[in-house]
Amino acid sequence: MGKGMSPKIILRAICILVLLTGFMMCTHSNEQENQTAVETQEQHDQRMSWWRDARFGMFIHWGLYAIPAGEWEGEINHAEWILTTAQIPVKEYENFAKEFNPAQFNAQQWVNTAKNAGMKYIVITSKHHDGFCLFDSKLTDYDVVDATPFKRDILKELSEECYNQGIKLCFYHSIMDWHHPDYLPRRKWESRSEEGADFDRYVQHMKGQVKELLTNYGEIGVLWFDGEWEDTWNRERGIDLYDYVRSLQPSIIINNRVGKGREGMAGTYDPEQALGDFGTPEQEIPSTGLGYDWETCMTMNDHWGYNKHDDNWKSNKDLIQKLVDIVSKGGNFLLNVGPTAEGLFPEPSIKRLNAIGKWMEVNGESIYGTSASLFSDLKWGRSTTKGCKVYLHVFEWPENRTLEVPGLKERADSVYLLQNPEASLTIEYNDTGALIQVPEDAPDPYVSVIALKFATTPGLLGTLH
Ligand code: H79
Repeated sequence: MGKGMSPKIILRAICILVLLTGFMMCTHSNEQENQTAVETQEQHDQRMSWWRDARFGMFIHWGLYAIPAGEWEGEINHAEWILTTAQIPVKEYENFAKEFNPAQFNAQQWVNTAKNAGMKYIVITSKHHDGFCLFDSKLTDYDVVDATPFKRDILKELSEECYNQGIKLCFYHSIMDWHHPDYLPRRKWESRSEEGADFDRYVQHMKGQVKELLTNYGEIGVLWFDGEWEDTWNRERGIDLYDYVRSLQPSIIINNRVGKGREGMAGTYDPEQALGDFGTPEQEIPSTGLGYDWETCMTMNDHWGYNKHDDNWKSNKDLIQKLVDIVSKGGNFLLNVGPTAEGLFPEPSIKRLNAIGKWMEVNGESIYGTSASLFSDLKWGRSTTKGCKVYLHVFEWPENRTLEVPGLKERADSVYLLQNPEASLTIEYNDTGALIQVPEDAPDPYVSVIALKFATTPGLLGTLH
């Protein structure tokens, strides 16, 4: 990941440069040239800058699996994996395409909902493991334009709306493909033979699709790969794909599932193996920061794709606290929506996004562009920092009207609630830190945020621990 992977890559770069004596810079004679090697730390930070500021994005899992909506032959626990989990033969699964007609899809509304929630980017499934494409690919007919009665390029409409509304559009593109005849391995239960299948040819096909995605939809923020754990994929293929993507859009950001060795998988995170620009904890929040850029992706209920039976929704409070928790550890939050086959966000998702948006309107300052907490532990909540400010996110409001801030010794110029900046709060200092006098009741039902403004950047003072 960015910094973590650099020693090996830099070594490679030096070797290449030595071989290319006479050249001061790498000349990009072909698309495959390893651009990761020629990026300085400063250039890397520049490339990551919008993403680090954004902190909050929307994941959208949408495809043919929205039609069965999680149910197959009485079993109700499926979602985007339904082809495999219900063992539906590929030919039979293809029939969903003839039914895919989301008349209520409205890109303007989707993007607006994300924007109003305070999200700065959208990552949508250009293709999930089932192989069906939400864009007009010239390399397959198994896409929304060629195979469905809908015939509209969903990614094209979203790209225009994202551009209009200032949201970064990003693509989730699975390396896996249960539909393509050249993709290997087959699922164990499948009857399709492996004969004649050629994985290298599949990789060429996938790169062709990546090229379509990176040339026909404007500037793309992130390419979010998945499915790298399959035995056919390896680190060399990952490096090649990473470099290919960067050759098409040099400023793009790529997640770590382009290569092997990501966190949370068998073998766990290995910096020597690591590849890509950020880590991707899935459905979990690490207990501390990770020492490299990372993004937790998470569902609001228990499925990524739409499941009509799943009503195990996380509460507004839980989701807002998760966002704060993640940001206080230096991570991003990619929160999922699984739209219906009609093209609508589920109502419970909309309600939660609206609640988060209302909270962000008041407290977004304590999220966007912030850095991880300067405190190692705060028993009542979390903290972030930005410039000369420290933000305290109070999850548990003190009953005695006194908020203890251990370790804080530097004098703050002003202390106030973000939802009421005009009213200063009283702060006192003692041997172990500071005590802030707060109103009797928590001013926000989810997370109340107190801002402390210092004369200088508090992180440089070295007084917090
Ligand atoms: O796109 C979402 C998932 O479909 C994808 N990553 C996120 C972002 C993902 N693919 N594989 N995995 C996550 C891990 C594998 C989980 C599995 Fe299962 C356990 C596959 C089979 C058993 C979950 C539960 C999926 C089907 C049943």
